[in-house]
This record gives sequence, structure tokens and C-alpha cells, in this order.
Amino acid sequence: MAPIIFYHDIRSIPSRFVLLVFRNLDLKVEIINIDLWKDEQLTQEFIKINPEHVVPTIDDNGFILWESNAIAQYLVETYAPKSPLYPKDTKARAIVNQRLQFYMGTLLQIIKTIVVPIFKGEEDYISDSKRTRLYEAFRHLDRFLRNSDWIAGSHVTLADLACYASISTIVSFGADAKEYPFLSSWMEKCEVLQGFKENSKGVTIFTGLFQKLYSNNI
Ligand SMILES: N[C@@H](CCC(=O)N[C@@H](CS)C(=O)NCC(=O)O)C(=O)O
Repeated sequence: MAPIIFYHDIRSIPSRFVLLVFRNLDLKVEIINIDLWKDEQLTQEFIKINPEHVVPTIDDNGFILWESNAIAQYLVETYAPKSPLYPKDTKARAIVNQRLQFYMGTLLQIIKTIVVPIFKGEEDYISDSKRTRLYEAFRHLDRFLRNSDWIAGSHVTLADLACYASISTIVSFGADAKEYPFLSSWMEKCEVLQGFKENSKGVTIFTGLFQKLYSNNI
């Protein structure tokens, strides 16, 4: 069988989350870079594959899927159903799902509301209400981590990969996690994740672009 094709932009948070999933499952993958800064997602060729024209998208021998949480769950369930990254036990899985939803519904959304208007040139400041929402999300993560080593329990799960792709980005952009001791020490622990360096490379490139437009603390 041909390797899974992964349409990816290293700067995108959900795309880096899926990259971390590939690396932590040690799956063969063929990466096709879609440069969002050159609107490569809007080519006829890519729109035929994904009419919503977003990365991450995968093509698993003709099975096309997008949405980072759906891709992550599909990869584990199809290729590594016993992996602790997405536990079988229903309660343990429910907590992972809850935190994946936190990544998608809270973390990613607040990061987008901070970052997108700056990239679009619509704003050159970050409002207090956005800051408050961001640091509230940090506080929730810190609370998740108070009694457990990882975001959804005692071992690495998909929730860590999703949250790490997000938090590593916004901290590199200038957010300060120092007041959140459990979150800060979890970030250090994440250095053991497979694909950590690739994630860091994407974060550095993305930060360079962001800090050309906004170089203050967040
Ligand atoms: N909820 C989606 C978000 C995907 C998304 O918004 N991707 C952005 C990059 S972060 C994108 O490809 N934007 C290009 C476009 O909308 O044309 C996921 O988790 O995969």
C-alpha cells in the first residue's frame, strides 16, 4: 500500500498537531507542502481534493479526510488501535476527547482571534479581553496538569500533541506561561515527544512572520 499522503503547512497549528501524530505513531507518510502564504490551498487541484481548502488534509489510498481531530483519531484507530495515545477505556478516552475539544473549541479559537487580525493587517494590538481569554485557557491547562503528568492523565495522549502544537506557538509569539508552573513544566516535558524538533522548526518560522508585525509581549 502506498504511504498516506499528508497535505501540510509547517506553520499551521492543526497541521503540526497531525505531524506529531504521524511521528508519535511512527507511520510512513508522504508530506506534500501546501504553502498557505502563496495560497496554494486555493489551486483547482487542491480544491478538488478538499473543497474546504484547509490543511491538514490526508489522502489514505483514496480516503480523503480533513479536520485535525478527526485525522488524529482515524490514524490511531486504523493503524495503532492499541496505542495509549488514544486509550480504549471509555472513561480515559472521554477525558482525551474532552481535552481535544478544549484544544479545538477554546485554545485554537482564542489563538486565531489574536493572530489572524494581526496577519491580515486589521489590528496591530491585542485587546485586554483576548488576553484575558488566552490566560484563562492557560489556567485551565495548568489545572488539568496539577494532578497528572500529561494533559489527560499519566501518559502522553493525542490531547498533549494537540495542546503542544498550540501552546508552543503562542508562547513563542510572546505569551508568558511562567505564572502557570504545571503548564511550564509540562512544556519542558514535551521535549521527549517524537517530532518535537520538527514542531519547533515550524514554530520558529511562524514566529518570524508574526513578530515582523507584532513584537510586544502578549
Ligand atoms: N478545524 C480545522 C482547522 C483547519 C484550518 O483552519 N487550517 C488553516 C491553517 S491553520 C488553513 O488551511 N487555512 C487555509 C484556508 O482556509 O484557505 C482543523 O483542526 O484541521
